[in-house]
Amino acid sequence: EKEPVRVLVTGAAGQIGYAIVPMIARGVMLGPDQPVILHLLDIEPAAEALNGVKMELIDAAFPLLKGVIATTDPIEACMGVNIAVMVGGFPRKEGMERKDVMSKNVSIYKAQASALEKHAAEDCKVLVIANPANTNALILKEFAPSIPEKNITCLTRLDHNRALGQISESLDVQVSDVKNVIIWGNHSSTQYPDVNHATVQTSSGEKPVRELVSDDKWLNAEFITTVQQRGAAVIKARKLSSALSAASAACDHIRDWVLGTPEGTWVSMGVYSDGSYGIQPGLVYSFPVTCEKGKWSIVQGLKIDDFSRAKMDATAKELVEEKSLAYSCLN
Ligand code: NAX
Repeated sequence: EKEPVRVLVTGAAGQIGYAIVPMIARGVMLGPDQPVILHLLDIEPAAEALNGVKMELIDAAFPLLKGVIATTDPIEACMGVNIAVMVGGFPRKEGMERKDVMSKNVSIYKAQASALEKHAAEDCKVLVIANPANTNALILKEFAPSIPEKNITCLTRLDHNRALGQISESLDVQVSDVKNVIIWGNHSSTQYPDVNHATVQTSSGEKPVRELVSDDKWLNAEFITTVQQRGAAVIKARKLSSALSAASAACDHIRDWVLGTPEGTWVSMGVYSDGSYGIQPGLVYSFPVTCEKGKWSIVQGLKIDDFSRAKMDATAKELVEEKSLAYSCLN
């Protein structure tokens, strides 16, 4: 039997936490033959609820689950972890200024960065989900200089999967036959869901989405805003934000990163920009990536038209602004 992998989930007493821990314990994230030990972190006010989650994990008797550590101590939580899923954060509440929310998250991510840097396993892979996800990941990177920047990512896979879902619904095809959409940029409403390279597997081979969807107007307008606004639509319907889809996307993100993307398929991940596609280095920006042997690389050489260029630059601009807001909170 394989050695267990230690997976940290912060904010584990919250909504996404409750949805993701059973997925991890069932092998959805790391595979059906990979034992896991869960490290669950939350803050003091949620300590009792966190303990309830631990009780349920024990009660579920998951064969792959070799241990559960539930704690409010970031150091204990980070000790020896191989994968860190950062869900905990400070949500924006009605009437709060952007700067105040940013300032809370900057201090959380600064502290958790140093706990991870000092205590996580070497080569720990980090996925930041808590919003503002890209900028929280950037702060984490800044304050954990010994963690390679390639190991720090943020979640845009939910947006990617939402885009696949919209194409599948609109063309009435299986979602598993749609691939290679791209989410560029920020996990926010400025993100750019791009279908220019996406394809659908049909009985007569692989066809570009642009060829199958005759309605350019839908692709260039409504499709984009539907994906951008999907989070808000779920909140309106559920009176709670997306949780099961976020948890599932986080498992997809880590699974593909660790085990690799299928041949000919790419996925979207928020990663530290190396200047690809003219996106300035120093931002955590969502790109199309392929993964192999535990490493991601940005898909190169895709043709970018003027429409896409403008949208890719607009979401980069927002990230530059978030970055400077975050830095202003450090002083
Ligand atoms: P919840 O409010 O249900 O849970 C958050 C949990 O984090 C709470 O239990 C809270 O006590 C805990 N927490 C707060 N500060 C902490 C700290 N310093 N250390 C550890 N735990 C801490 O929110 P939930 O619906 O689970 O969403 C979590 C985060 O994911 C939010 O920031 C949300 O905006 C973000 N999302 C990001 C998505 C993405 O695609 N990147 C999509 C889903 C989600 O909206």
